[in-house]
Amino acid sequence: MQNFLFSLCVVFNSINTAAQPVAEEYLVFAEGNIKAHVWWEKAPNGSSSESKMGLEWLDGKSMVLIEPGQSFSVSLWMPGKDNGYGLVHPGHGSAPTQIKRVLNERGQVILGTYLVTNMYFIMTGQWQINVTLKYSNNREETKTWTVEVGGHKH
Ligand SMILES: [Cu+2]
Repeated sequence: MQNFLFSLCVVFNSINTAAQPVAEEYLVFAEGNIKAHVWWEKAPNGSSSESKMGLEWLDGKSMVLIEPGQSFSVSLWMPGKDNGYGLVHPGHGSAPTQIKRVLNERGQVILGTYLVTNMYFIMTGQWQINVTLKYSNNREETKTWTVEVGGHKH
């Protein structure tokens, strides 16, 4: 019985300590005139498996789907860590992500709606998901969704 209780405790503990990334976020562009709603289609779980993020562009006021700017890109970045004595972990990126349009059941493009794939969070810890929108005048604006990628304690 002692052993059973102990192992039960370990199971619950490992569930609680595996930090779950926040489920969704609204990134604000163009001083609030454009928003990117981002959410997990497949959340990072601390393993080397692929994560997938949904993204839809919205008019910041009416919140209807729009197709802003001329293009956008998504990149992953793990910031460096300094312990006060020096850089203990240099910042680094990951593999390039891929962006796919989302289609409806009839195979038609859904306005402003995308699936970001090939997202590999190769280490546990804090990651930045940088969404860069390129406007028609070639100006770029980057907004960041910061997520905590937890790990399984095996
Ligand atoms: Cu790292």
